[in-house]
Amino acid sequence: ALALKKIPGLQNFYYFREVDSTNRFAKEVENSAVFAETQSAGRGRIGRKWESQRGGLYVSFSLNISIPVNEIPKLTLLAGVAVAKTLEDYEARIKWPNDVLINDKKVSGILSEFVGEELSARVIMGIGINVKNKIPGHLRDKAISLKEIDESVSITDIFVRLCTNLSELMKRYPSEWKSILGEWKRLSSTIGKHVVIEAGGRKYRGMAIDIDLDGGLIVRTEHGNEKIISGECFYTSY
Ligand code: BTX
Repeated sequence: ALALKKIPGLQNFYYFREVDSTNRFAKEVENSAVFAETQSAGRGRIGRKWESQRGGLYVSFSLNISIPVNEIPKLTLLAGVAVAKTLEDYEARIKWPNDVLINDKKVSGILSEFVGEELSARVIMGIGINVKNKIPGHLRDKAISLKEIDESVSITDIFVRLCTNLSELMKRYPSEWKSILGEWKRLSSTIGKHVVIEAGGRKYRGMAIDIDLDGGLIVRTEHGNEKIISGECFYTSY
């Protein structure tokens, strides 16, 4: 409870043994953190499913900061920094835009959504972290749970650290956005990699060289430097 109180504006805490999706619920409440032991319909991006067995951490923050919708990608990056810092002892790294990996396997996913108008949206920040949950068979080679590297890991510890990091970052947003981006770069595995990005029906191939102030990834392609705001990122070897 103490950790949650530090998050600016946060007033309510909803705790579910089971819910369909904490993001779905969070859209209906304001200034709240929504926590579930398990989700029956956990959501990823673009209609994908987030596996949410018991033992994982599933939380959504409904934050009454109203920002223009085009700033939402920045908050996804900010949430990635909060998760990567929380899991820094496990050498977690961010993969642009919204995955956190350990040993190249996904340990966490972030789903930022909004409610409201184009110019003043309320933000829903959904975070899933595989802590002690079982990874279903079909995801074994691309997903990892913290218990595989640390048998004594505790959901409560991870949750408290996540809230502390998130509150610290939210207090610095937007005034210290540049330094938050600096931390993103330090904790990211994407800059300097050869990537293929699928975005808006296009494929960009090249070297990820930087992240700009809007949170767009800059990729040096054969057409020059191109900026991509969101998409699907794959690492390639050339
Ligand atoms: P994403 O669309 O980037 O990733 C979804 C993909 O990740 C799936 O298609 C699958 O391949 C893989 N995947 C599914 N479940 C897991 C898992 N548990 N661990 C690792 N990989 C997995 C990422 O979407 C955003 C996920 C946000 C989840 C949180 S949980 C709390 C909140 N409530 C809610 O419904 N969603 C968010």
